[in-house]
Amino acid sequence: ASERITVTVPDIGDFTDVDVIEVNVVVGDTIEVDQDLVVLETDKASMEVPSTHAGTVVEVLIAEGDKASMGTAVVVVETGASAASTPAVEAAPAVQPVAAAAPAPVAAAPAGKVTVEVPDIGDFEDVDIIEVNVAVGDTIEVDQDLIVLETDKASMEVPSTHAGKVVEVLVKEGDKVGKGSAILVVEAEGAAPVATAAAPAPAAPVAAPEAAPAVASSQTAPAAAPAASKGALSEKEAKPGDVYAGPSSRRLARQLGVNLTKVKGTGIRGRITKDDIRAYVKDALERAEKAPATAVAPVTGGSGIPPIPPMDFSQFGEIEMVKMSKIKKITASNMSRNWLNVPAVTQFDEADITDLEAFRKSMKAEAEAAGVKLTPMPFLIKAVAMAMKAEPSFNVSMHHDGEHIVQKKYVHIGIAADTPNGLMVPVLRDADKKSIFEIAKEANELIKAARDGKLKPKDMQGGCFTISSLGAIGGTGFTPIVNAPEVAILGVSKAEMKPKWNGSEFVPRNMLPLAVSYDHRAINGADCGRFFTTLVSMIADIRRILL
Ligand code: CAO
Repeated sequence: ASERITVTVPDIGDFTDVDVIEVNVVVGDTIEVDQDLVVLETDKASMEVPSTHAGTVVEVLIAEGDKASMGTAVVVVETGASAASTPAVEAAPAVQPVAAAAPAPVAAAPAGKVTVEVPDIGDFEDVDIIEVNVAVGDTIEVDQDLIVLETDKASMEVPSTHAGKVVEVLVKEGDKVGKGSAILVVEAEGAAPVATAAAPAPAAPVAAPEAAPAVASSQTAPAAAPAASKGALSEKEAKPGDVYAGPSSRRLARQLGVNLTKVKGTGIRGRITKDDIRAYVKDALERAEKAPATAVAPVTGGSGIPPIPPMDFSQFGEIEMVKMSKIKKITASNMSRNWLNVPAVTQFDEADITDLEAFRKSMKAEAEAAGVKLTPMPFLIKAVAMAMKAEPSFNVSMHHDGEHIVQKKYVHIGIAADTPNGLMVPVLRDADKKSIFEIAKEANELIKAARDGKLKPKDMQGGCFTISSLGAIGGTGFTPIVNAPEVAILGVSKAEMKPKWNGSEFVPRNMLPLAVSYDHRAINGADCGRFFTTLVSMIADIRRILL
């Protein structure tokens, strides 16, 4: 039959009115025997109070900020018929009191030299040292923290019993110690050993300590720490790298690989709670997911690659600092991202545009009458769109799940445009379905909008493939960077009359140098070969786009 049991704080020794800094259960929780209910903390130790019973929490009688002592009611648990429960609080894993402080024995030390040892820390043996905060040569004070010990239920700082100069450190991080383990030898300053106040209060039964903590920093006693440990109110400043977190939070941080120095504590006096760690991880994951789409990441330093070191150029001559436009910064970020993420291959070819140019020129007047400026670009857009229809392997994106390729059934072509603000890529939609005049008109409008800074976000989204033309400017070839999540891009250079062998003689032909960069994760070399050949043949004989 079920029964209602009040779980109380067990014997915590000399401590009274210890701060409750975490309450880890709420009404309705199903709890197990030994599950942590609350965390108590003094300025030297933090300890988790485990449940003595399994069941459903029907009342929580304690809140963060309360003070607790032995016998303080924590929760009321309704035990199920089948719930395993330990019969009484006495049988509970007692949070061991700290035995009266054990001043380190000094009798055997040679003249002036004193060995400081681990005092009585209760039932603990083989406790992990997670931090050693002194080095040979340090001058230490009585009560100064020497080492931090940690079990899975408690972490505690071991203070010095003597003042003086450290001449030998006998322990290191990772060592296991117990009562009487020698910590260091100190050249005492003539003073007799000081019987310090209570040593740190360890907590409940120590299950085998877990893997050595990854976070090497001390639990810093906050300035206004409670006086649970007599005379130990240290006005210690948090050193950089210090973290203020209890054993369970440290354990959670280790499990999740969280560097606690980066977590902001929202608990009492800035203590890092488990919720803080969870919020930190959630936030980090969310930012990581959003980053590729929106964040403007630094230009250098991605993927653990060493950043380019800063440089003072003024030492070499006169300079001027010019602010980067927002578009330039976004471009820089996108280029770095694409360069680092996309294993790209660039293939080159030339298209014979002699006939195309003759046709274009013959159509120029007609185009102008229709209000359209006819450059080679609309023909290239149309040819690319039709080549993508013929070779759908180019009209894909890698799905972020790593398991799929997204095959697109629409053909939207991006046009890289040089604008006063920087590079912009407006997207011309459904190029496969539009006439050359329609494409020319729309491309001109998009490019004008880009240069006037009037593009809307939707005008730059949804591209399947980008064309970047430097043909009006010059150059014999370049390797464009894939505009991910698209998987390919066409780089167009300046057309030039060249002598071409027609089988019996060299004839002058107008040759357009082209480069296709493609994401080799999505596209194979053979796919590119087919696509490129199709594209070049369509440009060479534009009638082919009708086929
Ligand atoms: N070879 C020779 N001449 C070319 C040519 C080529 N490949 N491409 C265009 N031309 C000619 C045009 O025919 C036009 O001459 P006419 O007036 O006698 O017909 C002249 O050069 C100027 O063309 P344009 O620049 O006005 O028009 P476009 O359609 O060729 O290009 C655009 C439009 C937006 C692509 C271009 O203006 C632009 O901004 N290019 C830069 C893109 C860029 O920065 N890319 C790099 C991105 S990073 O990879």
